[in-house]
Amino acid sequence: MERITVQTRPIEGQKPGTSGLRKKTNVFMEPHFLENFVQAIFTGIGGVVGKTLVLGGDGRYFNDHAAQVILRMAAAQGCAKVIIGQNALLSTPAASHMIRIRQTDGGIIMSASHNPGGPKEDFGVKFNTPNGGPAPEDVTDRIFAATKEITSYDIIETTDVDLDRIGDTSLGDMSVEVVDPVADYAALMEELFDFDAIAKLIAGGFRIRFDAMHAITGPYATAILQDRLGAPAGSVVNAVPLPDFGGGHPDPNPIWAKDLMDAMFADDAPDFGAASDGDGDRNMIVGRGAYVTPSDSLAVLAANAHLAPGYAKGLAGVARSMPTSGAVDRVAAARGLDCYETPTGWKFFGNLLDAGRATLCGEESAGTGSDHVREKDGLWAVLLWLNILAVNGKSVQQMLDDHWAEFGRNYYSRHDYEGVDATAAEGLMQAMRDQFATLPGQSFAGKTVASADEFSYDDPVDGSHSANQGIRIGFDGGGRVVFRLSGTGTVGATLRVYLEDVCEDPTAMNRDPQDALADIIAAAEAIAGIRDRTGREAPDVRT
Ligand code: VG1
Ligand code: CO
Repeated sequence: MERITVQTRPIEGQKPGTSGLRKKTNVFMEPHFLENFVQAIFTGIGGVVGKTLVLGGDGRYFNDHAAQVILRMAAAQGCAKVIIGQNALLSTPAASHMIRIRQTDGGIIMSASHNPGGPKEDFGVKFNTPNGGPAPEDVTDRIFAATKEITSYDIIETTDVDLDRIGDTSLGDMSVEVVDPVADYAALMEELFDFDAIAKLIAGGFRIRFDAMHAITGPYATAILQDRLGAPAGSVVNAVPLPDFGGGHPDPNPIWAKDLMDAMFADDAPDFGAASDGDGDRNMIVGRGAYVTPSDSLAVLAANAHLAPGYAKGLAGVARSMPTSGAVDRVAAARGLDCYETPTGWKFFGNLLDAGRATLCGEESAGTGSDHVREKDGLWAVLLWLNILAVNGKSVQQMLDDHWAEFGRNYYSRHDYEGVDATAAEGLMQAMRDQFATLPGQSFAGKTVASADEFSYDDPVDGSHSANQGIRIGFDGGGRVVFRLSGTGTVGATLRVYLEDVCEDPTAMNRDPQDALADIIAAAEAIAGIRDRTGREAPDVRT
């Protein structure tokens, strides 16, 4: 076992995005690419001497190899201990929990989340801080700065650590603890939720279908939903994590989880369906014949969380990302809760959760979570839904109908244009910025613009400022459209167009969102000129 210093030089394009660094897997596999970024993480956090880190990933192609590299670099640089999931697996929420309960100095998660996996697809690496949450911008800025100054990294040369066997081992002077990836997480879920009530619901014939999309939540969902809560074998489908996720996008939305949608809209549909993403932090909820938009799911959970034991005391406050619909704001207003609006990405919720200002957080992209960890958490959201349904005995559709009747409805949809030319996308955004002063008062497709600006955020806890977080166009009457460029894509640019309109007419609560939003969609096109500027006739994905 020899410790060596490898000479390297900065590699372009290692700037962390919305959630860590994501690139094509073959880029990560180029000489020094992974090592440079890992070294930059170590440098950005002030070195790893004497520290304890958590390590795990979503099992995608290259996960196992990357884990060995990270272990060898940590060992070479004086890290005291790495706690790693068996076979280098850990869902993102389970990694967050592990960082917290073991009070480590943070952790490294190997995942590109909802991006597809495989040699030709995507890989990613991100650092989470000791609170269990994604590194905030000051940390990612330091990491990025280190990628631009790197000249060498230390690593030891040795054979692979056996990650198959649970227990303690070592690498040089560093101890390595291989842990069951599921056990601690499952115990946490059992503390938060009334497992007996959910088990009784299921024993009474309530049928569930959980689609793990060949990604990391398979083992977690099988252990919890089938083994502990008694759902029959086969309730969790696509349960074995595959390095390429079976060739699909592990993105829980009606397009990529179409099988689940078909099953839930069939004649013999189960009562409750759900899916999760590559790294297990997102969720899609579907009832029999009833798709729940993530923004509505957040609002329903906020209104009913007190029915689960872990939240019986009520919520300190709620938070949502800016593009997420205002459905949860209505609940907060009705219940007298503080409501925060943050930029996209879970890292912005961390301070609010740490400060005890928010209990529940959510994003329109199918992420919901609470202060139990510092990441969004797919299976947690599923269990909270099940706990609520077990207590009030309603169907998913009934939950939605009752919710809209009480609070009103925010019709909502997101249209994504993927892999568009980056310069064209930037041009589209800039052209709108140039019109901020003149848009208000003008009408498009019958909608009059009330406001136009770009969202920026001042963190109420630490005062940090984040600019350029999405263009917002508000219309008279409460509708709005938001334009953002994705920070998780790896090819060209992805334009996200978030569309929303408010409805308080009790007779108009059950429309198709695309119809209900037709004017807003037309106004967005008229203002941004998406077709002309991107050459696209229609979005690739509508959620
Ligand atoms: C997307 C989502 C955002 C989410 C992020 C990471 O980011 O819009 O809400 O936090 O992915 O989620 P962007 O920049 O592509 O819009 V995950 O589950 O992919 O880590
Ligand atoms: Co994810």
